[in-house]
Amino acid sequence: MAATTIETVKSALRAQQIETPSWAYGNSGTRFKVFAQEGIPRNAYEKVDDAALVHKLTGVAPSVALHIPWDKVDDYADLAAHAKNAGIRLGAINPNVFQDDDYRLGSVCNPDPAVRKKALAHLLECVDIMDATGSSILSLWFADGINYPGQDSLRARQDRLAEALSAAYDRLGADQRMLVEYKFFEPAFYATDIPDWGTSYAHCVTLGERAQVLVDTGHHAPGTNIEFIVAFLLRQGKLGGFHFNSRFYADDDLMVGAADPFQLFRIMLEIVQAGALEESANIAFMLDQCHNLEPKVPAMVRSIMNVQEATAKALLVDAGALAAAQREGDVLGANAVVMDAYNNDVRPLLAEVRADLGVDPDPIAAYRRTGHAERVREERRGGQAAGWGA
Ligand code: AOS
Ligand code: ZN
Ligand code: ZN
Ligand code: ZN
Repeated sequence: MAATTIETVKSALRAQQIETPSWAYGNSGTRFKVFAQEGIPRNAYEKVDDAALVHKLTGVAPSVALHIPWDKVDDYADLAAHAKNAGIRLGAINPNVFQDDDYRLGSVCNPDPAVRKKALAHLLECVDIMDATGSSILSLWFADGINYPGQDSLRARQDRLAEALSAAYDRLGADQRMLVEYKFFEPAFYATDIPDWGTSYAHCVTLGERAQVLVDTGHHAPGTNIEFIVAFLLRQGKLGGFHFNSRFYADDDLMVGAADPFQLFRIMLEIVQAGALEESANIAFMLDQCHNLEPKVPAMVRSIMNVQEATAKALLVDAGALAAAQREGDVLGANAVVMDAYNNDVRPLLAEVRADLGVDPDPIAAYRRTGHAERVREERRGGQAAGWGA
């Protein structure tokens, strides 16, 4: 490939930004067991510190998402200042309207108006927090749904959802937007109130241009063509961002690129081809993962490297050759262009990008050298659970 092209690829990789989630630094597990690790952050400040270390090692993770109230603090402006001092910023604010007893039958879709009011008040409180932290994204996921036919009215629940979304939307400031996540099941097993991108999209269209769809890669039925959803939403200007992670079965929240790096590449290819890697496209690339068994900071570093590798391969697709093959109806040729790019070993290229960014070409080795794991094992006793089973 021509030197100028490689320079363009490298500059795109240097500019890439990936947001890590605070909850991935806390203890997590399954409904069967949370295996506590040593050196886990005891509060939001220490989670921010771990996220800052991930940024220091990779150079491309300059923000951390918060989950409220898991990351509750007295003074959010102070937490933002702490993040700034540590070299990062606070990113998306994720309200939590699923962990209270009140939410047994749902939050904003609950049949009881008093519960709906409480849930909406929390969403609005989260916008206040955004004002204090300087965050621009309200990231919404609702556990709402029903387990049995007849349990509640599917239609009435959509009305309640629309009402709450619109009240939260109206509260957003001019530089803030709302991302609406969907998931086909869990915790509800019969019907989820936002089960798919179409439902999320329809609500976002009604709300207005500052409401967009959030695609969590773990939230689809097996076999779903996620890159198609990405392409479609991009075309409509309705793709707000991602929760990257990987899954073998359901919402596994494993490291992105671990289960299916080829799918991640196909998603990034749609992004690259739409010009949506550019900062101006305003697509939020966020991770949503839980490291139940593996140590958390290096797992996050590895995840970021996986996203970079998929992105590099997508950037290496020869767009001209691909377009020509497509024009000529050359099925095999077009597929070969894509596969050739995918089969590149992009690790040396990324090592150069890291050197340009002033970080170690091997961030995992660099992590080991920091002695961070040993230090926090001593410093932090009784780390915080990410939220579940806390
Ligand atoms: C839940 O399945 C969603 O992915 C949400 O984004 C959720 O808030 C996050 O995973 C933390 O549980
Ligand atoms: Zn998610
Ligand atoms: Zn999820
Ligand atoms: Zn997930």
